Amino acid sequence: MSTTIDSRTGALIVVDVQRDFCPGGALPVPEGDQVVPAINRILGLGGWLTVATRDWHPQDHCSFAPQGGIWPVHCVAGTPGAAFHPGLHAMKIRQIISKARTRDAEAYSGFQGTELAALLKGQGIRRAFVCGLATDYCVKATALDARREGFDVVVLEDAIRGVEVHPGDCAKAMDEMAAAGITFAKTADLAA
Ligand code: VGL
Ligand code: ZN
Repeated sequence: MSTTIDSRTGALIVVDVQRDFCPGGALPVPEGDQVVPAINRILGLGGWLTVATRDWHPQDHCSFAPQGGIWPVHCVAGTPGAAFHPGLHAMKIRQIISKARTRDAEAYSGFQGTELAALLKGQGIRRAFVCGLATDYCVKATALDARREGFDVVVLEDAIRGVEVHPGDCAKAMDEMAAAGITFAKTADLAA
């Protein structure tokens, strides 16, 4: 089924496609790098608002193991691991949203503590297409918040990958998103 993008009211949100979340990085998502070609294809679809979120932590962030958190140190602001995957066509991204930038606040959602909702609403966006990493954390949280903010949300299922800390986490995330009224599409089925 083909989905037509209205470039005036549709926006692409690319979640956390950063080196540390790809194989070889500090918190690698299995096959995380495999979302890049699909995302590059739709970044070039033309004319629409493209936004990328990035995890942008201080070096002593509360989510890190040395602080008692559950994650290895990752995506420290300004370090190579926090950079976008080198294959991502970053020049086609119009806005960058940095999140979880203070020591004491975790933010899986790109909407949490950021100007993302205001940015989208200010541009007249009604529908958000969400892709990136990781399905069971930041993609899920960002897509659910987009729904809560009142957007139609389409998750691009071939352009996401999950961490799967516990087996079944990704399937559960997909169920939660569907239950919230989020729909799914494949990047190949998007047309401008
Ligand atoms: C993420 C774990 C910790 C994500 C960020 O981008 O999904 N996951 N920080
Ligand atoms: Zn993080």
